[in-house]
Amino acid sequence: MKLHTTPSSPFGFMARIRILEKSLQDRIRVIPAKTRTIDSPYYQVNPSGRVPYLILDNGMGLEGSQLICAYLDHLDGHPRFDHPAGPDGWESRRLESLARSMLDGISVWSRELKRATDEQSPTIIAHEIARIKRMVETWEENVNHPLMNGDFNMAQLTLAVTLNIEHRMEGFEFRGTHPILTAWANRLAERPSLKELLLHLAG
Ligand SMILES: N[C@@H](CCC(=O)N[C@@H](CS)C(=O)NCC(=O)O)C(=O)O
Repeated sequence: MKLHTTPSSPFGFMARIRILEKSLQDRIRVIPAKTRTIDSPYYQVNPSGRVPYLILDNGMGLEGSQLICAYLDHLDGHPRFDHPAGPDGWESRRLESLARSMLDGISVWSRELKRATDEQSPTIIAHEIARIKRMVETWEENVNHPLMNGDFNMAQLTLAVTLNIEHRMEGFEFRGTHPILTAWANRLAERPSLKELLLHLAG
């Protein structure tokens, strides 16, 4: 199988961490994609132009980090990351959505900053910065939830990847101001799959 992604896509990181968690490195080739470029050859591979994109052995393409992560988890017939049954399942989905909402906001902000300065919208940037500040506060209050500290799950994966963006994005800060979230992020960053991916990116 082939995973098309960019070196810095946080949505791509989720798929790549799932590959490591499920020891699928030998079965999936990670291929760099060129996104947001006029006439990129990648558009022949995935017409939406988005990453991550997983091409299965039968040629079928799967788009979207949630779908790709779920597919990879189920490949061996022993999924470990499905939402639990019952009320915890809704809690788990709620937390995942909350983390994804923060990641979606940061993505809009980051995309805006990558545009030429005279094309950037100060209104969008201010809106997203305000959103992130509120989300950091919310997570400072919610990250001690048992589901954010039990078995590794999609909510934890999504938040860990989101918080990691702080290292490369000026203006996104929680370390030094939000001790509970900082301690959580530091603990998650010690997880072997996250450590390996981040080491690989730094190298
Ligand atoms: N909901 C999608 C979001 C994917 C996404 O927005 N990827 C960005 C990179 S981080 C992308 O492909 N951007 C290229 C473009 O917008 O053309 C997912 O979960 O995978």
